[in-house]
Amino acid sequence: MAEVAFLGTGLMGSGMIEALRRRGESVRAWNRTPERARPLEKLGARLARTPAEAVAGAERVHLLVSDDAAVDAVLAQARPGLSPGALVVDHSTVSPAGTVERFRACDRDGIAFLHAPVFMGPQQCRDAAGLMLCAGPSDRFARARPALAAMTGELWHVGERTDLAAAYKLFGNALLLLIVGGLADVYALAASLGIRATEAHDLFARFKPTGAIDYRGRKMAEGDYRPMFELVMARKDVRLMIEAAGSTPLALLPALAARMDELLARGHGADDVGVLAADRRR
Ligand code: NA7
Repeated sequence: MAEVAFLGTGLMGSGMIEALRRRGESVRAWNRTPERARPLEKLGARLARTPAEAVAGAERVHLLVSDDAAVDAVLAQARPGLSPGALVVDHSTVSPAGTVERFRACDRDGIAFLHAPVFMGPQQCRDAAGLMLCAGPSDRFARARPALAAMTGELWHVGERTDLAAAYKLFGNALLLLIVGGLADVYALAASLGIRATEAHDLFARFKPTGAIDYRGRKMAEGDYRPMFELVMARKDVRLMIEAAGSTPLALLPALAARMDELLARGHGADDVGVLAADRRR
């Protein structure tokens, strides 16, 4: 079995290391704050004092740290210890531009780099469940595939464009966070109407607005704004919501109202509300 190095033993990294160890992989781990890595010793992971020591002799190196600056710092520290031909896989959520630069720098240094961010929480890291994206050259991905597939529920090679997994990860988190912000507005509205948030939430056991992602989302992506729910009617509903919320602050609905007003002024009232994407899509 391959020697594996793991750099970054935060919530996610520790979960992945636990799963690697359960599958019998030989893991040497490093974390900036060593105490945080200590519990992994009980699982049979060996701890290194530096990134370079962790990666020495490893055929595969995984990184899972907080942001672009952390990835670049850890990569620079690991560099002197890297074996020729070692595969380096970064799972961190980082910027598309930073990822393009990182691929370029690794190519220059002869490092076989892949970016594989995840839609996984710490428990899913332990359970090898959820979704892992991967961007980078196909031959390199083919080499990494068996190891990466064992770490997740579904593995998706999004393509060779180096920033694509970073971009998709931002798209997914954007929609997730907008749902969270939308729920906050629903609960604010409910509070203003004297309805408990838990009662308001009961509605979504029966009404599932997430279906809009597949159906309306596809039509919007294609620029098809034939009306199913006219913008003018949707704007009326947003007015009703803002009025009902009264003085309770709302996170997203006022911004949505402003964008709708702009489109109404441009004569889009009879279009589908999906016209919100007009002149903002390729
Ligand atoms: P955590 O649990 O906050 O872990 C973050 C990790 O990143 C942790 O190991 C940190 O080390 C490490 N880190 C942060 N900054 C640095 C620098 N400058 N140098 C080295 N190491 C650093 O986050 P999660 O595990 O939940 O998330 C990790 C990634 O997945 C992140 O991109 C998320 O958006 C998704 P520390 O223990 O603080 O010394």
